[in-house]
Amino acid sequence: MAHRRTYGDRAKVHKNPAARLLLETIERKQSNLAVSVDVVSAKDFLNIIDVVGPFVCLVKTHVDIIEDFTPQLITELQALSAKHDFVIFEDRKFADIGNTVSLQYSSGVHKIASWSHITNAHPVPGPSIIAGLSSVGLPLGRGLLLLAEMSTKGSLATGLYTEAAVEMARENQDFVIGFIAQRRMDGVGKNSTSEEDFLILTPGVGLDVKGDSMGQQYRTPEQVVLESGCDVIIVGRGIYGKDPSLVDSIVSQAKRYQVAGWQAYLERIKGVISDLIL
Ligand code: S5P
Repeated sequence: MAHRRTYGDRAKVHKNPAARLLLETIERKQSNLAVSVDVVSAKDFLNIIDVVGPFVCLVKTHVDIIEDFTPQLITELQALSAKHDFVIFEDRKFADIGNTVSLQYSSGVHKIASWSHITNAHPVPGPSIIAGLSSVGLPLGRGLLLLAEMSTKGSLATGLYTEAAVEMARENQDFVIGFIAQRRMDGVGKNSTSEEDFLILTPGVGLDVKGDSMGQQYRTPEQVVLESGCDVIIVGRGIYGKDPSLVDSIVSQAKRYQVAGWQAYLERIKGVISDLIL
């Protein structure tokens, strides 16, 4: 069971370079916190990333919401990734036929595959979506997450759909490195093995509120990492709130979530160590 091992141990044996990079970064920075930077101005986007950079293992982007997007923004994002040592995850949620997603991933204004270490896709089209995305991403050493579950109220990604997503991932472990999900997927579906190591990145994390007015649902880092065995907490508005210029508040929230996520992980590992001793 992967979540019973340390991030560093998992990094040593993972076959996908993007997964290895993420696991090594988590271990090096002692942070399983990802910040989701959902703002519409390039200036706010870069400011927030520069402020939270020291505290995160990963920055999650939605570059299609940025109103003044230019290719220069990507150069600056990459410079911040090098400066602060974080992985980049464009949350593109691909959902089309293989041929179309391969073009959306490689081309257009955003050229996501050229700069984003990790991206994600809805499993709804079936395995062909993985074939399309891996034809572009695998040669570049990228990794893909499948959305096996969602954080929103009334999500349809449950039960047999989730199981089918996990089985699709098992067939493509060179490129599919894990899931966006609310819990570990070990044991889900018929072909589960003890060797598989899927990373679980989990959005819908908040310490102060239980949700928003549009169906988002939040759980705490402890519930997500300790109780549900997830690997990375993804926090958006809980960190930068409504005002991206409040640097002190962003720093203190980022530290707070980093500590909460890491404590929950240490508790998880401690449980394993005491199991071993008993
Ligand atoms: O199930 C999901 C999957 C994702 S990727 N629920 C989510 O909320 N997300 C994303 O995580 C969502 O698109 C947003 O960028 C982020 C959550 O932001 P927050 O402000 O609610 O923390």
